[in-house]
Amino acid sequence: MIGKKMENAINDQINEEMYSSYLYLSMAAHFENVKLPGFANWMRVQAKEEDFHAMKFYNYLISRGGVVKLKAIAAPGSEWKTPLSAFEAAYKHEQHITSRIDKLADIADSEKDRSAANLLQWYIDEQVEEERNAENIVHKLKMVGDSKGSLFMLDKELGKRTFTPPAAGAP
Ligand code: OFO
Repeated sequence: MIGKKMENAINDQINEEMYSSYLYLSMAAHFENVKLPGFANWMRVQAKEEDFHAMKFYNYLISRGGVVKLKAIAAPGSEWKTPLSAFEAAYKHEQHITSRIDKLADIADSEKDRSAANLLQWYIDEQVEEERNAENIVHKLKMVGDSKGSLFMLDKELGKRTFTPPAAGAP
């Protein structure tokens, strides 16, 4: 049976993950509007990843006899000045999520909840990839600069991304 403190913190994190999905879906819509379908595809796939993150916490809470409490999801922005500013925002958001996961891991440690700590290790590892993916694209966009041709090529590359559920871990 999961403790109340851990249960509340995981419920908050489900909301954070759902917001992440909303944010990336909004970015996908924005990229569709500015006719960058490859960027939009990348963001759609990212939104699916976030759904997976949310559902992993959701399923975990249920498996530990916890109560899932879904909360209102805040509205994300809907426009970004440039592809670079959108990906810089995504990168910053991932850094925020990493700090949230670290706080959850601190709670698991202080509550001596080894099962939650084990689950959170999966998210800690996942965040390394999440930050790196966003940062890589920020880096590429900086190299692209004002070159429309290079932006077109990058759009093609990002259009190839497909969703594969992240490697399974506990639970
Ligand atoms: Fe992007 O890692 Fe979850 O939120």
